[in-house]
Amino acid sequence: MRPILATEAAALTPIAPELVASENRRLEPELRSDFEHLGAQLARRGVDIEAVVARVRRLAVAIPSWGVGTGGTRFARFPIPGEPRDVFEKLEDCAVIQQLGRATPTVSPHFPWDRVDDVAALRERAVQLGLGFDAVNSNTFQDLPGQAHSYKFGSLTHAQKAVREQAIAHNLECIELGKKLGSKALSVWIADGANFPGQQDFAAALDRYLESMREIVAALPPDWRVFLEHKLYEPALYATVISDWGASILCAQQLGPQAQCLVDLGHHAPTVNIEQIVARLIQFQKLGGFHFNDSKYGDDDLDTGAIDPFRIFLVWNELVAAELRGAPGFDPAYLLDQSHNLTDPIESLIESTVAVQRALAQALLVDRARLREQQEANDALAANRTLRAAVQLDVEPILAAARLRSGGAIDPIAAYRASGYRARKASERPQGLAGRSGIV
Ligand code: RM4
Ligand code: MN
Ligand code: MN
Repeated sequence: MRPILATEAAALTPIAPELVASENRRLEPELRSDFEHLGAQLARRGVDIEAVVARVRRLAVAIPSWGVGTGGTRFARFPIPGEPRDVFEKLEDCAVIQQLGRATPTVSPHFPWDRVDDVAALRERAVQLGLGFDAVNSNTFQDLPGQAHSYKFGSLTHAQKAVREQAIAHNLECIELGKKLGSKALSVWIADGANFPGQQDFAAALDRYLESMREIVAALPPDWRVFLEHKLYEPALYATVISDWGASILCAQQLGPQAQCLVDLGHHAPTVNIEQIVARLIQFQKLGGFHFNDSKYGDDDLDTGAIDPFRIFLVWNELVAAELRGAPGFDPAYLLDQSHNLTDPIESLIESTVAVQRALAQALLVDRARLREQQEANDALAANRTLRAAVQLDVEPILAAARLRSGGAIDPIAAYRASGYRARKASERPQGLAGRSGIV
């Protein structure tokens, strides 16, 4: 393996670089030997391990600002000592994730949760920490104190124009904030829908959505995209206006080339074939990006890969295939969207980023020429074996080498735990002031 490359002249590092270096020195001999062994195995399959490492190093996944605070359920939230109280502290926690993992250089903000008086100072702070900003998320699913109109019965699709106008204005403000922060996309997820059959005129609600979204799209800078996020239920429990990828792609097609669909893995019924949806969206140039997470029952927002790692691999299998064939207009944005109710959010986000990288690395191992032959010969069993062969090798040495060469930690969780970061923050960020920053 090549020697450790010098870290990009970074920024403020919340964890002492010497600690990361000494942890790496301890683990590097073992990694070197595992890496060489895996490299030899892959060479026998005709795969160059260095090419896989290089591609994994190029992957960037955005951290959701709302993910670094502890989340909760409808029943309770159990805050942990030292969690961030505002967006500046959230950025610092995101910088830890980036320092150790080196795959998460951007943060996706959520407004008004991340509202600040001085947006330039926020951007400056991010630069100091070596971070940038990714897609801006608007929020018209809850009311703020003092807000003129309530979103109880909808926002962009509300029956009353004044409510729709307020929701549109909020999205336009998000675009303005994003411009100041260096973002290039707006994610729109609306909670609009109905709890009762008969409550809502399906066609009228969708017409109003399109009318509202047209105004938002018209305000986008030319190099921006808007991501339409669908979700089948919750908080609306009978019908949501943008319920599935069908509604999403129809709207994206109506709204023009800057509008694309966002796939949040938790926003589908449990048995839905998400990888096929991904393939369809790619084929019609409407795949905007992802909110990665995992789920067992619904929008559980569990850690990526925690429940069904094979599904994430199958999604990446489509993404890698599209990349290799140079699918036109293919440029998805990768974000995590999770709620950490039981774990230290920094640890979960580190693990989840690695889960995304792992699925990418595995997808890069698929023997696509052989798979094609087997598909064309209708050899179902062999085709499935070819696909599964890619997940039967342990790719951890590739992921660790990618991190090490990018200046991160071979074992980022061990380095984080050894750093005592959370205990330090527990004294620097006094309890009682902790804001409600996670998802409930
Ligand atoms: C929603 C959806 C959105 C996220 C909010 C917090 O279920 O996933 O992407 O912004 O939760
Ligand atoms: Mn989401
Ligand atoms: Mn969600």
